[in-house]
Amino acid sequence: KVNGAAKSNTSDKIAIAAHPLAEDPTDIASNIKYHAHYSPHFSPVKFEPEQAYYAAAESVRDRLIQQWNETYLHYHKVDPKQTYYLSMEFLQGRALTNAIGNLDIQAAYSSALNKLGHELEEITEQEKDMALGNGGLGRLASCFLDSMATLNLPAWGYGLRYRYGLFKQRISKAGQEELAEDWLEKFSPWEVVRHDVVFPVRFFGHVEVLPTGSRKWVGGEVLQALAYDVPIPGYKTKNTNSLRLWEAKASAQDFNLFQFNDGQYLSAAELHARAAQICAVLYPGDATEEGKLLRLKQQFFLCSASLQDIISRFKERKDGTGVRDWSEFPTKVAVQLNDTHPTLAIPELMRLLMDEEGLGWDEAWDVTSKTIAYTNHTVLPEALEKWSQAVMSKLLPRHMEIIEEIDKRFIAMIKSTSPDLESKLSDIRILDHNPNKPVVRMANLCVVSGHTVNGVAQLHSDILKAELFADYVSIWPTKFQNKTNGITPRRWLKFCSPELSVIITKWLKTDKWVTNLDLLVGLREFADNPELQAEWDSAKMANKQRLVQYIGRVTGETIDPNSLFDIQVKRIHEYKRQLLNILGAVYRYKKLKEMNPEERKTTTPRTIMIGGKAFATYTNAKRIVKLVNDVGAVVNTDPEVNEYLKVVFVPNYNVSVAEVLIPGSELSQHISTAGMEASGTSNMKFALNGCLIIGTLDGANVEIREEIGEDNFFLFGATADQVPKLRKDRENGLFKPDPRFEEAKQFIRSKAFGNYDYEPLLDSLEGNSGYGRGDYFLVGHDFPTYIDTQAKVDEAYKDRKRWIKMSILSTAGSGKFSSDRTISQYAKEIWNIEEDRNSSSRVQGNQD
Ligand code: B1N
Repeated sequence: KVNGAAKSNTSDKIAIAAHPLAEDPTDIASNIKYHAHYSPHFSPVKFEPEQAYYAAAESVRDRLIQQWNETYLHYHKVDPKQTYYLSMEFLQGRALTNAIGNLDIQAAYSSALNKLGHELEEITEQEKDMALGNGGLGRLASCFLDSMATLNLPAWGYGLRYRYGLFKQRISKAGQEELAEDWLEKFSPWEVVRHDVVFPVRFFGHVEVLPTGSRKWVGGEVLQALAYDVPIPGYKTKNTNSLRLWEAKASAQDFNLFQFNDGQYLSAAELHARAAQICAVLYPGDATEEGKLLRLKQQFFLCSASLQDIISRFKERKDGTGVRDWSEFPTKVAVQLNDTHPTLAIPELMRLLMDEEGLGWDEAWDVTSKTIAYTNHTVLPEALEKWSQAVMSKLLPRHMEIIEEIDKRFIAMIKSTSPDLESKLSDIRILDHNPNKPVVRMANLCVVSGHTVNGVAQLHSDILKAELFADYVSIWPTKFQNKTNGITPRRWLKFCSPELSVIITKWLKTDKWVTNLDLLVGLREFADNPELQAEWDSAKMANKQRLVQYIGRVTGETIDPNSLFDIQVKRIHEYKRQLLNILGAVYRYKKLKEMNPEERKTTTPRTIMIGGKAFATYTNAKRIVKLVNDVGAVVNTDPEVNEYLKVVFVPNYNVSVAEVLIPGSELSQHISTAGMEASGTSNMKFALNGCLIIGTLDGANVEIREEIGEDNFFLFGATADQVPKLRKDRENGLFKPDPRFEEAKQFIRSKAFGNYDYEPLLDSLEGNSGYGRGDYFLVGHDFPTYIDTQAKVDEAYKDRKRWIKMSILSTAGSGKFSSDRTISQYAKEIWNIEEDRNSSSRVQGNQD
């Protein structure tokens, strides 16, 4: 670090000048100073890392704006078919490193910042994560945006601009605490407000029948959706797409000046307050009816604003007359629904086409069903959205009518074309008229209305066809597809592990792997090469050291960089089985305690790191967080075992924490009950970074193991097709627990880790059945093979050469899991959109 005096000395020599597209580091430094000076968000006396961050970010953003505008105008002229990815979540993480990397201006900005007395690494750490998502589904959307831009596809994301992102997790004595994450506390340099892009969005009201017989939704309350755009740069291409985030506003007319002057301040601005609720948080607690209603409002707000925007762009493009043949719409627009959360796009598109544009039902239906496609991300019954018909009728009366009509026509279609399915109708129709709680089944609405339905890994897509959507397959055999998930190799290898990237480029003699990840197989032939192994080892060690520093900083824990770094990071959920991991750690601890010092020396030292957020109202998940922390508190302060085992809970897991953890990992755990994890995507990130996997045959693990080879994957546990019988067997009292499983649970019950009441958690693993009991997730069944497989891991780690070879082979086999591959498949097989060749010819010089 440069001290304060040196900072001002060096920085004083740099002139303040605009140079918006400077290439020379001195000119870039001038431009950064220009931003600090002329867009002053801070008082002018300081130029600390925080100020430097904002100024550097604005400087990078200006370059993006240039190519962003060009991209927009280009597509406006060419009028290609464009994809719109509708998602309630985008987990973008930080933008600065990514933008600098994609623009390929890292060296110049690093040197410019040096001239100003700063280090790029330190500056990038100032940025708050844009955490508008909660886990894999949101991060997938963000990886997709990166690939769509990189592949020169005309494709935008649409989402909501939540005021607070996903909560910040703090660990206290009581366990997890949630705090509001204020990513907009100061401001975000990465968003541009579009004051000219505003659409009205109505709630409540009623349906009027006009003299013409057509129907119109009127009354209720009307909010305004205001667009905020985030630029999405592609890697080494000028193509720059948009993530458009909607903010809810009320207009000036809605401010009751009379009431305000009368001292009724709250009621004077009532609609403004209600507008602020819409985009306040990502997950309004939905235990109450108000919470449920708010979530439904958010979903509709996203769908309505996005579709109005899409339709207005469709009309505007071509010749600008606003008159177009609606049958052209599906040839210009593809809408992808990221799970069922934006399902209301279906009735909203129908409504806009019929009630606003005057189309008849058949014509509107033809356009809608050719435009919309649906991705399913889960088979967990509790995650399949069902909205109360009563709530829906009140909030969206016209949409409820349209849904009823879709349901009616679907039933008629079945009766006339597939009479054999009539007995199944009560399951496959959209409306569930269960007298206790009549609901709309959103997944059924998506399957009936969309032209394509896809799962996110082969196993998951097979399960969808064989189980969840089996009856629909006989009606529409070609509607169902698989699109195995992927991750962007830019953020998840090149930028987060520059050390490893340099080595890969050196041995492959090309850096083309960054956009053609299949080239990584070229590493296989060198996997035994001692020179590569030595370089690989030292890059991994550098990443481990970085992780050691990080853990020290956030937890105060000292961890040994020579121990095996074993990581499980993901949302805390019983099906993901963090409980299996921690029971394994408890068992390991107990065995270490029973050993004499000589025996202990023969073991493989491990640092087990677990991180992830528990949903605020998910009690068992919070108990798991507490247990991990309690086990850590005992193990880490026990001098007998300290050298051989540490258990660390990594607080506040998010995208930027992942960027430190994953490169430093050696073993990662993807141990969900088979058949329950749709895909998983962190498994791909770990494997890409040369981390070995211990895992079940679930989700994308199956394909990862196929690609990297079964010898390089630590497999254990029941398979998906065994799970139903194993559950049955338990119910029939046929399960015989392994003594080691009993021992681990007993150790916790003995209060070895404190007095907290773990009984409800342990009880969930006991019994044959019952709500929250009966070990639904089969922790007990898989425990013995898990422990045996962990012993194999320990043995493998002792053989350094073998371990490094397996690590190299993991990276070498990860090519398939690039989101570039996934997105190319969506583009060809679902969206029917093409790379814009013109856009790629606008590429900057250095793409070879
Ligand atoms: O989507 C990821 C997959 O890799 C994961 O396996 C899967 O669990 C995840 C309700 C979800 N499925 N469902 C959700 C998110 C928010 C919500 O309110 C469900 N997330 C997934 C990407 O395909």
